[in-house]
Amino acid sequence: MRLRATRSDSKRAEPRLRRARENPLSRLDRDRGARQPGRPAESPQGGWSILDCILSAQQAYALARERYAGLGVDCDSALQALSSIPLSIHCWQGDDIRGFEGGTGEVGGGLAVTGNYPGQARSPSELRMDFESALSLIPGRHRFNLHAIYAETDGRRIGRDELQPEHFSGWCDWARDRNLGLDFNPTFFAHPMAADGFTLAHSDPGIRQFWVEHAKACRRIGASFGKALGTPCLTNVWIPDGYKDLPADRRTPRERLVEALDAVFSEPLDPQHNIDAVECKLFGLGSECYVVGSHEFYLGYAASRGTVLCLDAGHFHPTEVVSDKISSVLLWVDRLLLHVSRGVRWDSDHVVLVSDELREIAKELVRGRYMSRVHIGLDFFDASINRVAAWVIGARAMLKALLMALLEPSAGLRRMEQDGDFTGRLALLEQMLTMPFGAVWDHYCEMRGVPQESAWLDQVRAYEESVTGRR
Ligand code: RNT
Ligand code: ZN
Repeated sequence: MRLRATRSDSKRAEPRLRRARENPLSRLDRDRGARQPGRPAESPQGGWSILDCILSAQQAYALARERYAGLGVDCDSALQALSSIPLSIHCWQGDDIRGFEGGTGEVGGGLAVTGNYPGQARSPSELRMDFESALSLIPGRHRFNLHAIYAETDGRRIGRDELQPEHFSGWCDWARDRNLGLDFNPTFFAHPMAADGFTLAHSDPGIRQFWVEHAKACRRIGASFGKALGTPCLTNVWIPDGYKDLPADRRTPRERLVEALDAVFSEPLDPQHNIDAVECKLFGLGSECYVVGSHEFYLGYAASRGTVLCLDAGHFHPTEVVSDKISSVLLWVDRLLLHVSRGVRWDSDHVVLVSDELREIAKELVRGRYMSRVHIGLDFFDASINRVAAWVIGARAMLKALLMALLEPSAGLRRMEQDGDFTGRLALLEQMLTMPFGAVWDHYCEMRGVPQESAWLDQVRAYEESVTGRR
């Protein structure tokens, strides 16, 4: 049951706010003395009232706002900034990267989706419906990220090298109706031509050409999305090419890959419609010893060719972090695409949570004022839990991390750093962890008309009962 504060309760909350305006620091001390953990404040009449403990979301936000203001942080502008950041949410969480080509269902390419939770989407309309249900629980305006295997071909087998914008018109119409931008990916896996683990860097020119044609077709499809929706589509190339064991020749496949990529990007497309990105990787299942498209390969490629560089948080050594790379690579490339993922021991693509690394990534984006140069994409897939919930948990986690970063007292931290006050810097960073972030986040959810943290799962459960659980 949700209790609303009565008039007299809100009156009682008032003096606390007024005190905060007088002197935020002494107010904090007084609060600390007045309220012991687990012990509510005494009401003026004496005795404890449950309503003393329960502040409405608005009151909680007002108090939180004062606390942040005491550190020089403006919550309202943080929320304003957050609402302008779109996430590119990946379609493949909804159906375990199966797509609708009707192949064997094997993902391949070193990707592994584990789990058998019921209710995966089996058709474009189910996937759209499930995503809409997730979207209604994610605050803000976002984008949808498709792969080529999600083409709608009316049961006809269309070669991947022959895909056309018309095979995605269902997606495009839906995106237009829902006011969603679309992003896109050629699919270089789950296909007989990729069965030996090589695509664009294959030694067979015929196979290479097939994949070049596929990628070219995808760029045109991306451009058709951008044109139709009035927002450029980011088309991201990731290939699985690599060797399980020690290669005898690392050089030649990389030289072939440069040539193939140059052929892919040779057709000029309007950047208002399509933007190209390339994604690197350290290793995959079955490509443990050598990946053609490594980080150094693509950093050089993106810098010299002017494409966007994509960094996937799961694509590096477990102790190597993307957060530390952002400010380096943005010196050499214009734009970055992030694939936000959570690797556990390996590139396991676990659902994103507000982990230390996620917070560091978000802080880097905000501190560096990089938001206009960085596209935030999500890339995880978990078939062991409710898939709609997976989308919601991951997307909300990304937004929470961004909000935490936006609520950082960055000027104060920088000043301390410049003054050599590393003790103060460390103490303030730690202090931020106990600030009333939850109240600000809840307020944001309320503002954007989506359920708060404690409430969204009920809606997913209801959807499961009536829809996904019946599949
Ligand atoms: C694979 C890459 C790639 C894929 C998607 C499905 O390791 O991360 O981005 O996850 O294209
Ligand atoms: Zn990725």
